[in-house]
Amino acid sequence: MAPREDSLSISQSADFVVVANRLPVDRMENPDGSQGWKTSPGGLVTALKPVIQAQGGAWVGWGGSADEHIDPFTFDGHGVIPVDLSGDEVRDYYEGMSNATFWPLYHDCVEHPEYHREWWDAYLRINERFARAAADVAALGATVWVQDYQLQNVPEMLRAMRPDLKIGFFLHIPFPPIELFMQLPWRYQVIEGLLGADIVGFQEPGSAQNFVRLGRRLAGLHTLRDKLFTSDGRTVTARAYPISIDSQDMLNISRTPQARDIAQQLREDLGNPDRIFLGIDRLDYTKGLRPRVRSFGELFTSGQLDPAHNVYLQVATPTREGVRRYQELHRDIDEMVGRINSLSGRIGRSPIVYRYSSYPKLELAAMYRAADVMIVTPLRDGMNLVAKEYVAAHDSDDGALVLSEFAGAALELTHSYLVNPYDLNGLKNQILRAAGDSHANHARRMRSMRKQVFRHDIDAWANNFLTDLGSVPQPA
Ligand code: GDG
Repeated sequence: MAPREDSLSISQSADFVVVANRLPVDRMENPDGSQGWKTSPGGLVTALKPVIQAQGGAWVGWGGSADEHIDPFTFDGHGVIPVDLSGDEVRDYYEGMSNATFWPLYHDCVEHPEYHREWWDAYLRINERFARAAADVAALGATVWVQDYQLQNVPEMLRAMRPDLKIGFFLHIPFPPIELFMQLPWRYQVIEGLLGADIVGFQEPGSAQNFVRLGRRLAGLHTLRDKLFTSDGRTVTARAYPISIDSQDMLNISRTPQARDIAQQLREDLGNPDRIFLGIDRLDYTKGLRPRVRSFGELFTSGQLDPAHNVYLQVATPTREGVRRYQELHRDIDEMVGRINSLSGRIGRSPIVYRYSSYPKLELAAMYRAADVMIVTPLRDGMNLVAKEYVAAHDSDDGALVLSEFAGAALELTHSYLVNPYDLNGLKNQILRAAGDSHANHARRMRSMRKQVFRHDIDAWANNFLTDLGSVPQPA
């Protein structure tokens, strides 16, 4: 039965509020042709939904299309509070300030961040709109959890509007070293924005330390280990909470007969090669696709990997297609793959199979099952869930994971084949090593990583953060 949707009056009623750029629901068409909503796929929604349902909570976010007004409603036992954005606001706040300034700046400047004052003005205006929506729906003394780089100024704004709330913030991407962060023309305001939270959570301890250092250097705060003491007498904690996946769900899906059939069919479609190498990424310049494709190109054209027996399958999911750098990357990868395949392919068979498309979760799980070697080589990544999904889904002991040292996941998946993606020879060697290692080594490494991913799943992540936030003293 479809979840009930009812209209909702927003009257400071929710004891737990999530604030994220996107709502946890997507539009869908009902069987009678009318428009409805369905729960969005994704770990964050899966993990937080039970918590908001149990506490009669609400989720504040953008519905995903510009220039559309949506009234608040209840869905599946929780409130949905849409924040409207105009086309210009999407361009300046979302594509601009969020994805062409913060995104590259926080990923070690692997592309140049652009700084535009009108983007920043829009960012602040929209952050204020999200903060206002949260302030309107949160009950007295409620807990509010703000998510990610699009909303870094919400904690400060929300605290000014509602000093009674407990506020948490979690950054899904890396927080940069002080030398890079100092480029930002609005650096002081961003730090002040985040300091509005009681707990600022990061993927890695290194990011938390960068933040504490900035609090000291830029805001002149007194700090002690993971604590920052603000001028208005509050204590802010900056700590790592490495995010994870719904590991059991991924395993269950990958074990279904449908997933097995799709995996089998995929192998046949790829020509029953001895070995399948797999990459699954949003087509993003942080994911290291250029050096990865180049490495495979050299391995295939040199004959170190025989195209008769090896296939590299790369799924690139379309993303942020309105941003120039993403359009350039799309063109580059298309050209590189075409060139390599024309140099080293045989009639009717290409060594690189490249799919610019998104797939249902079942098919992703089947691909993870089918892949002998998973290649995850971002130049920088907060965590990287694909690496964890492969470990959870590939439940036979013959798999291998090649993983970038610069993904947050590398701190946990220490039994992967770790690489520096900037070192092309090192990358090629590690791909060959992972492919050629003994079954005993593969088994040992996979077992240890599986243990990690099942012990530390998405529920553990949410519980850890919310338990810490729960033990923050209630504001006076
Ligand atoms: C940010 C941070 C951090 C991909 N293609 C399809 C599809 N996906 C799913 C994957 C995975 C997710 O998208 C991608 O997660 P990642 O962690 O790899 O990367 P980002 O999108 O950059 O996420 C990252 C994450 O936030 C969480 O904090 O780990 O570091 O950058 O779950 O499976 N899903 C479906 N079809 C696809 O074609 N259904």
